[in-house]
Amino acid sequence: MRGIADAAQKYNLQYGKYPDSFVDLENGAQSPLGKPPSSVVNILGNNYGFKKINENMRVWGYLEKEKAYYVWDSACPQFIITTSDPNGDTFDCTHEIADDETPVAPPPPPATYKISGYIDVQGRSDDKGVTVTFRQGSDTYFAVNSSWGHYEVNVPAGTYTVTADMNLYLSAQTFTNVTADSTLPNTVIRGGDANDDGKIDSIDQNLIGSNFGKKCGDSGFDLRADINKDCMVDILDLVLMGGNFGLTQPTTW
Ligand SMILES: [Ca+2]
Ligand SMILES: [Ca+2]
Ligand SMILES: [Ca+2]
Repeated sequence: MRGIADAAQKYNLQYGKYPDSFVDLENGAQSPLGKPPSSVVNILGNNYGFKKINENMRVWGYLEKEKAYYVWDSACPQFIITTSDPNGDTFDCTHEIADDETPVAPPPPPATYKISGYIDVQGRSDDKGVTVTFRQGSDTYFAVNSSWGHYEVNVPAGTYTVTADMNLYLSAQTFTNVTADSTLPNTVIRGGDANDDGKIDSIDQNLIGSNFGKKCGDSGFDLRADINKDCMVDILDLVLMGGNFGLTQPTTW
């Protein structure tokens, strides 16, 4: 990325004000405003940006297309390397400052850490199908547990809200601060939310009650009443629902 430094020097861009026209200091040739002189384009190829900001100007090149930029802005003291997109109206000069002769490589993606654990699905021998969600701001990471309840997911360091949930069951929630590979405490998600609306109440009770004694294949059999998924609605489903009656999600992890 020497090219952008050469181009800036050649066109004396360090004066900082958007010029009346671009003048080639070597041969006096002028280029119209609004686009860089062809010789700048020749140096930088297509990997450049050029922008007028009020009366100031900014020029940049890509270290890595759309990931890392080598930027000169008239409001900044020198070339800097940044991962923030310079194609905006304001620019933060306090990003990392680098020697314009030796641009550094773009930063590596953040390290991730393996978080794992076990989730028991109350009343079932097969625990498969719980979705475990790690949320930090707008970043979300998912894992689905196995038949024996195990899950694992790789997430960057940070503070996460962790939720485990599945159909017919209430979600459980906890919080974790991830700084290394780690294991979350085991938890149990509670069954009986036949209509999966986040609370176990008389609606669920009625759904199970009205299907009581039915099994897979029977006419009118409502799958939602079979909480433990053993293909029949019986005392086991009723006990699951009854034991959790009145609870609202998220339950404590
Ligand atoms: Ca649920
Ligand atoms: Ca419900
Ligand atoms: Ca059942």
